[in-house]
Amino acid sequence: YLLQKVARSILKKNMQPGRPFIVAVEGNIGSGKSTFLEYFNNFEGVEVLSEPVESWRNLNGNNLLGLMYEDPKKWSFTFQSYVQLTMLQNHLKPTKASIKLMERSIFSARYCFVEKMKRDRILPHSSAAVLDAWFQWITNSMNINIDLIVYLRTSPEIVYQRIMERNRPEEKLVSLEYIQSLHEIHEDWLNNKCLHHCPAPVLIINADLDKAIIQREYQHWKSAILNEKP
Ligand code: TTP
Repeated sequence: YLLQKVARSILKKNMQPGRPFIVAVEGNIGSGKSTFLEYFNNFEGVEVLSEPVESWRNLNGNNLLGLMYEDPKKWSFTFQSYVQLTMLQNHLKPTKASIKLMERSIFSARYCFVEKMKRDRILPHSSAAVLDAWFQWITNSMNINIDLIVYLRTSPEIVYQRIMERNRPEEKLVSLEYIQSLHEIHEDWLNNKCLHHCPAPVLIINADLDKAIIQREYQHWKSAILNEKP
């Protein structure tokens, strides 16, 4: 079923000559999205668009990511507005490459993070409604197609351990409960119930595997990810 969907999406792509094959890599915080992108960055014809975390940490001297973790009720709206803008910029960035590999997408920002903040009432209805109005307008009127989602599926305990080890100062306040709940939200979106709209077929990779051996998994799925002809 997945292969059929991928084939259909390839077919669609082939009907629009010149358009790159667009892949978004998704997964919980610490699931290894950057490592995945580093690996595929080495192949010809691939352009990698990493997540603009650095600009979230320094927008004209303001660390929006840090502010959001320190005082979520006060800063989540500001932070998610900026995340949405930077995601849109990545979606719209033109490329000459035949494969565009994106770290996350405007969809996970909305369906995972904004969703979580809404559920926890960190974002009041009024603020969530404004983010949603932008999101609806963007997704309905702009060309932000994705051909494939790679879901790096992990266990919450494993990513929590990785987050603690990488020790990003802003993420000191992240709890295991938060990671567990983000995991369930990713699962609901990409694995189980398709709770939200899925913008592309989903390829699931076991990303609990250690860095040293996960390359074998990447290698295994390389032709699907890079849209190689059999
Ligand atoms: P991730 O987008 O999950 O990136 P990462 O650096 O953890 O990826 P990986 O380890 O898999 O390479 O999260 C970056 C930080 O931004 C994290 O603290 C969660 C936060 N974040 C939000 O709060 N809201 C959002 O909409 C997004 C996309 C991230």
